[in-house]
Amino acid sequence: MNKRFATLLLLLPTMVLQAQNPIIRDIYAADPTARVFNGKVYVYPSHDILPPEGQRQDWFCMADYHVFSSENLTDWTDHGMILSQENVPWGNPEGYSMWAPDCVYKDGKYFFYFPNAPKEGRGFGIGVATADSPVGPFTCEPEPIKGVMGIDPCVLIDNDGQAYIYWSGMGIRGAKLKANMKELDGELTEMRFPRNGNAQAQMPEMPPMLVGGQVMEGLPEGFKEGPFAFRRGDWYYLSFPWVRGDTSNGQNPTETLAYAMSRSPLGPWDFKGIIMAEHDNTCWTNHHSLVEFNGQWYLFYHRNDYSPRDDKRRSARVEKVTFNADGTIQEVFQTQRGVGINPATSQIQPDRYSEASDDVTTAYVDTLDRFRGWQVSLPQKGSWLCYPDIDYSPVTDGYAVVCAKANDNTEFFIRERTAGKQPNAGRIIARFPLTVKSENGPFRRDMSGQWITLTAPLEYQPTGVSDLVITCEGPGVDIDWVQFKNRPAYFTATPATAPAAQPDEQGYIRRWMLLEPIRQDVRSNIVFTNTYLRDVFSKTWFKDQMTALPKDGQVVKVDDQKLRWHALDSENYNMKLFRFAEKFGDQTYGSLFWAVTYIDCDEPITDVRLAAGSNGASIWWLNGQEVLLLEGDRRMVEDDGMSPRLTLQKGRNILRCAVINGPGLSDFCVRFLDAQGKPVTNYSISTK
Ligand code: FUB
Repeated sequence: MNKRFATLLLLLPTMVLQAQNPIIRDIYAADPTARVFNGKVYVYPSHDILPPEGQRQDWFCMADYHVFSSENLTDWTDHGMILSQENVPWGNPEGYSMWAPDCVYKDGKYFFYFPNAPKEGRGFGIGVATADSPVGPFTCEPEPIKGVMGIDPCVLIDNDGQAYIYWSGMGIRGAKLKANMKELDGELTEMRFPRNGNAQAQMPEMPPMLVGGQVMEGLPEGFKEGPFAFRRGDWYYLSFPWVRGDTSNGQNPTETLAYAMSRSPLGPWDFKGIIMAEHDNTCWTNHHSLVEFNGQWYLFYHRNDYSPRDDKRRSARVEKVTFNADGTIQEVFQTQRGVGINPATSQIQPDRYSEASDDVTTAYVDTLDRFRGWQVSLPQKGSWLCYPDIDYSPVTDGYAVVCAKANDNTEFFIRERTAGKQPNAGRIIARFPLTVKSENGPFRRDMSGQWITLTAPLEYQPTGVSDLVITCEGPGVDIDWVQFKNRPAYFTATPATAPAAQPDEQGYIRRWMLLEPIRQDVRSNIVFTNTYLRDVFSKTWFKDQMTALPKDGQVVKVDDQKLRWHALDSENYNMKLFRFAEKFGDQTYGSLFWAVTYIDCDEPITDVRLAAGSNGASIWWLNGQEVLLLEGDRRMVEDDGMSPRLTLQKGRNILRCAVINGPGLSDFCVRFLDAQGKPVTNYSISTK
């Protein structure tokens, strides 16, 4: 993705992002609270930003909220900003303290709960904003909720409709909400907030406050915040980020995600242990939510994926969760792959693999713009990775495309993982020879270390959902993305099956045997001088190129390329070589094409001329004799060049041509014209 596009993305209110962890890829998105409304998952995160001048540079900084939704946990839509610090009547418009929020639905309204810095004084209030839709617009209440001093609100609506609010402030507290969802139900007590010594909660000392609710009993010692309460069957769960490590001796252990269970929404709680261990890096916080969607439970959490050296810029992730029969939760492990199924036709990021050989590594594509994501390196022959859950059903007539780079010529395969076998033993879907250095004839190149987009035909197409494996078969290769594309409708040629064809009414020859394109790095067609073309067209690219009578499906070797002949009938008067390359080649622009067809005449046909047009330059041979050369940078024009007078002999005639093109849409058209310039049509054409 280029920078201009990335900027555009930031401006658009609604956009779709693809699967894998992190799930939100256009902005930082921490503290993800996931909710299911109307059959979709909505994620309400805090929106970390880089602190503007004047703000503490090493602290949390959030000025607004966005909401994201997904129907399949694969494609995420950013619905844009739903609330800004400037639109909170009681808030400091420059507070930058819009920490972890929540959103629930009750009686036709969506209630959005959020912490924010008040206009006056220090600390946090918790506000409520309401909307008729989960994506807003949200209207903010004039005052924060009385009696709730702290951060990280979470609301649980019980089966009987009673709502409870939980928050973090002097431990984890919980309280009943009134039916209006905007006030605590119960007495408020005057309290003084102690200064919390923990580096994470650097809340300044404050005057006494009126506080409601009660401390949640039964939770373990140690710093806790970010309560997320939910009900599953008859069990209530209170989950929370928790520092279990030893904080003595200046140590700074980071947060786990832990939980407790109870038979009642406000406890007392029975502590059960951790759901997720500490991050394996120095990201100090974790913050989460658990939600059931289509019968499966998920844990949403965060990690500083796009900000490795700054743990206050975080990104939302998701993993599956399994409950034991007794209601306890199995430990969840962080993955790069996350959840969700990728349609094969979307860009797949293999750097988010689930399994790989030990030598595989990932790196940012661009360390100055980390939102461009990662690349993966398979450093040597034998390296492999596995990326699960690709849905091949959208691939109907496909080929594979990969963005890769290498320092030496190499080869890698895309395979399907075969259950019960070594990952690298699966069936080959596509082979990618990658030539970055070439010394062939007039064409030399050195594309070492540059990203190249390669295409390859499918040797085998998996069906349904299966796991994809990439294996390195030569020197190392880096891969940015993989995608399967369907053959474009523009390639209007079908396999030549009928016994023999006729020229069309205009005399155009539409049945051809085409060889998959030979890769050529021609950057500009101005090179197509007579001398240059003679050099190219007289070179032996493959064995017996001027004498062999190729068969449909036959393979020839051209340097590192194994190219197949295809017998095809064009639906148009011209043969669309560019579209052919798109379908069968590993390079669309910069290609050399070979074509052969057989012309069978009942009688000799004398005094005819071959009339051809091509994009770009081409050469034509009849029965082994050169009859026409179209040189220079040409567009395809009917009858652009004419041969001298010729005779089509009785029986079989062999017409060959070669077309070379650089940055253009290659094609050709050809026919025979008689002495009056009329199309010759009294012969048949075959490819056998
Ligand atoms: O995002 C700011 C704060 O960091 C949250 O409110 C806490 O739960 C922690 O994740």
